[in-house]
Amino acid sequence: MDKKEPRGLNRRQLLGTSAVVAGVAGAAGFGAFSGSTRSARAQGSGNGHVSVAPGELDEYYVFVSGGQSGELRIAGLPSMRELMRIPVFNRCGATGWGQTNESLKILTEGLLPETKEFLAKRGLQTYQNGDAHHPHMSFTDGTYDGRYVFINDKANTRVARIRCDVMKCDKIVQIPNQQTVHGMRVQKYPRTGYVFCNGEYRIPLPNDGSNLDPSAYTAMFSAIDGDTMTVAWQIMVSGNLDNVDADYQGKYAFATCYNSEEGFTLAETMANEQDWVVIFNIERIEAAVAAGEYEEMNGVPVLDGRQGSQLTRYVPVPNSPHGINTAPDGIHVVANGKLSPTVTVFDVRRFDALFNDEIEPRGVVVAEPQLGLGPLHTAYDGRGNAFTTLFIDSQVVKWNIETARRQFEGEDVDPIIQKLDVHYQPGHNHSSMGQTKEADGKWLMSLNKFSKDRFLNVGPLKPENDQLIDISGDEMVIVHDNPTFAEPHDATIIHHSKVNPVHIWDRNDPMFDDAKRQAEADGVDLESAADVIRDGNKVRVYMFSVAPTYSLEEFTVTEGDEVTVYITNLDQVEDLTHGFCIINYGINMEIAPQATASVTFTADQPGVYWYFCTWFCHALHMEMRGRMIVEPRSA
Ligand code: CUK
Ligand code: CUA
Repeated sequence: MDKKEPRGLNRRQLLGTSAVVAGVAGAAGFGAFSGSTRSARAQGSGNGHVSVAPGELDEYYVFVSGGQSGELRIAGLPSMRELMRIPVFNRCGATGWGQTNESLKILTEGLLPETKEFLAKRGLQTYQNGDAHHPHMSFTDGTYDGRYVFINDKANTRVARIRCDVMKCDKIVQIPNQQTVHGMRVQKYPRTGYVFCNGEYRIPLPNDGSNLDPSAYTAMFSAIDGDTMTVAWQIMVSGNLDNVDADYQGKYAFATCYNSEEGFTLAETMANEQDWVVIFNIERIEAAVAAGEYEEMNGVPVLDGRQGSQLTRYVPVPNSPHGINTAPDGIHVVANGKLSPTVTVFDVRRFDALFNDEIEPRGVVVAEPQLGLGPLHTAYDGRGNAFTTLFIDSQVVKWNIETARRQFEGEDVDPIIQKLDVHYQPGHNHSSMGQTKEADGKWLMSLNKFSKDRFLNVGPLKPENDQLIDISGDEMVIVHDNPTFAEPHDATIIHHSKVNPVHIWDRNDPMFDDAKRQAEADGVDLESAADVIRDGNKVRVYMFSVAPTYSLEEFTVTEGDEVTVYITNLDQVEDLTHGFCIINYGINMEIAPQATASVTFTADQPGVYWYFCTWFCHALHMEMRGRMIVEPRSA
């Protein structure tokens, strides 16, 4: 069979799917494409295999968090090929993220004033690390809209926004009055809207050393306005906050709490047999903010949502729940037990009654199936089935929500459909489009924390293991696994039709606004520049690049000058990125087609310093170079 053109579909229409079928089903024709056939084939081989042929495009984008690396990654699914890394909370030597003026502006402007002071004492402009966990795309009407991906930094209490047109971070905000952003999800309806951010750790407020009394600690739930990237409001909670999700009606957000004890030690946090899920009533919170029923702290309206508040409800669930996941049916929400072998299923249609005190908190619970050891996160296929990771059992369990409800009502039925071994210790799992109302039930990724013997040994630090599971048939089948570096906690699988990045930059992009303003003030045209502007000991060097040349093959500055180099890449050819590296000055940056990038440094070493292009751009790429001449400052 022709792998590339079965049934006369064009290459784009069929994308990865046919290639996967070809890979999974071996010699089977396209007519044999059904879940069960694929499963049987894959199982029959004893080692399921998936491939997307060279030149074939994937059907889905996967945005994968880079964990402690602080970055965001893009992979293609089903091939699981890593397509791109987007630096966010980290420094990136390839792109100059954290060194260029454009990136430093984004990395510094949203920091709290006290953070800026604190970092300045250490000679830093911004943090050098981050711990990225939860990438989530913006929604409109219950599904992805392709505008932004938001991601949290657990390490330094920040949230970043990535523009999906250029796949670059454009805003980072640090949240006051809380420590960590752990759970982070976005409003699904009517649009994003809010980005909900869980403060996991309890701290005294204000946390400036003036009050160290442990009884004054609190945990905070924050809502960021995703359009302005500012904190809209915050609400204090009892206990703490782990993961969060929101409904499809735009009325409620809900978060798990593993520390209702408000304890400090491991033993204390595990003491109670029950913790809870806290439900936030968005409408009431907005009304309270509008009515001025808050205290302003660090410029943010802070409300009191602790037990007894009319803005929240606390629903007891078994010990130390972790993930919380809204089903694509818009009705069910699953809180995952972690220390309990159960998951707790809520029916969001009962939340109004709960807030009107017509039912008890546990009255919103409609099922609590026992699934296995260490349930952490749940994904969905859009056909009424759920897939829960079992960390301790190293399994994914497929179960049916409706059957679980019937079991909860007393019927003698078993909601568990299948348990599948994964390798090993899964945290999050994700289904294709499964976090939207458009869940398509084709693929499931299991993000496993341990890879152990799964790959060639690379020393004591092992990679994590992402596994791809075909869930289109009755049975789950593992078709691929691949190592990943620095713990991708979470991922989001988005159909390619939702994401439409540009191929080259638009010269009017706001990313270059500062460079444009400065050039204008200097009377320089960025697009034809070959200028050195001397302004006291500040020197601004403007050049453009056209493969394989810079418009300036040399420039001269004086020792001690503060030098800013602006480069505009005039190439209009897709994929024709240049770099700019100054040897022994520790400078390097990326300049993609039609972009302007700039970097500022002090020329404090006299001598001749070659600069060169670091992105292989042309047959004469090696010749794309020039000299910075730093004259000694005369005594
Ligand atoms: S948490 Cu890491 S496995 Cu940050 Cu979503 Cu559950
Ligand atoms: Cu320009 Cu290499």
